[in-house]
Amino acid sequence: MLDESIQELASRCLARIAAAGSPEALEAVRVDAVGRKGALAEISKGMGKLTPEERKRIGQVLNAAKQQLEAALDARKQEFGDAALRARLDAEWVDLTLPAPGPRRGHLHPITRIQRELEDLFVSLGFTVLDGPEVETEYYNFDALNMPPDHPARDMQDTFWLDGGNLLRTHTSPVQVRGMEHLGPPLRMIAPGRVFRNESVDASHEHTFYQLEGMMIDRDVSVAHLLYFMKTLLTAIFQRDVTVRLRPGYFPFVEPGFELDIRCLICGGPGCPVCKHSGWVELLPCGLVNPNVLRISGIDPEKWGGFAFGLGLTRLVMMRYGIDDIRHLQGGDLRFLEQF
Ligand code: FA5
Repeated sequence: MLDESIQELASRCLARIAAAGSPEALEAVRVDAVGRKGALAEISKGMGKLTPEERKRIGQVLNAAKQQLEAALDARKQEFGDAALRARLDAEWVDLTLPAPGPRRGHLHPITRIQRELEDLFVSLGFTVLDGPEVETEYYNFDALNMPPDHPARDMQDTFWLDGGNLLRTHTSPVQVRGMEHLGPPLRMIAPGRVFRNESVDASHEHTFYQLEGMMIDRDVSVAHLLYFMKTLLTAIFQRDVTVRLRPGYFPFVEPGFELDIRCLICGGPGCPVCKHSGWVELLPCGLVNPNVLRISGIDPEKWGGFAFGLGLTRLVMMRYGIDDIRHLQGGDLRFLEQF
């Protein structure tokens, strides 16, 4: 009698195991059937009332039913595990025969692009492109440019000094000196590059920025030549008329010296943080090479003359693209750079 009810219970539980639709439903069947308070456990509690022979026999029937149910539970559990694994593999399936996506293409930084445009322009005008060191000696950065040690002009450019007396160049003008020394006159050279100044950063001032130096040494070079090249440069970059003004400027390495400012293209003139509310942006200081500078580099100023300029390349890029804060250019934010 008890045997039969154990068999029936086992059959019902086997049917529930087969029908369980989820690991949770299967666990519920396990608890009901073979759990500590499950149906088989309840039956074994009543076995104390049986005779020793019956207890032995029913005990065997119970054990057999329990083993049968546990085997069925394990098998079903395994099926759920297999199904989960299959689903994961399906989701992760990759078609290895598909062509690989191409590499993401970058593009030139706007400063590099304008620098290269200017290099092409000046090369077409017979100029050579020179490079110079960013770590400079005091001699090339200052002394050879007619700025003796106690000259107040040195204070115009706040310098990052390095151990051992060298410095991070504060302008590209030392490359003029290296150009004159190595190539001699007649000379047409430009030198684009990075320069460094120990100064406070704002919308139009960086501690690290780019300049493009230019120099022409020949016979009978005049301010007219200088202005011709400056105008050619600005027309090539802006491809339209821009308003400029020329005013006297002081640099110990040129005489006369000029400041060539451009009407601010960010605000159009009324004033903004880029032009410090003046309507004008200092862009292109220039002048005729001071005879002392020629002499220091071994060129006879009686025979040769020249002009030089030091374009603020980073500021030119700001004007060309209408960038209202210099800090965007080297901030490394791809959202900014991807606009170009
Ligand atoms: C010079 O550096 C001179 N060597 C230029 C020169 C060369 C004059 C040859 C004559 C002959 P200045 O310190 O003004 O000059 O800098 C030149 C240009 O660099 C400025 O007109 C400006 O456009 C740019 N500039 C200067 N300081 C900064 C800065 N902190 N951030 C960005 N651009 C700057």
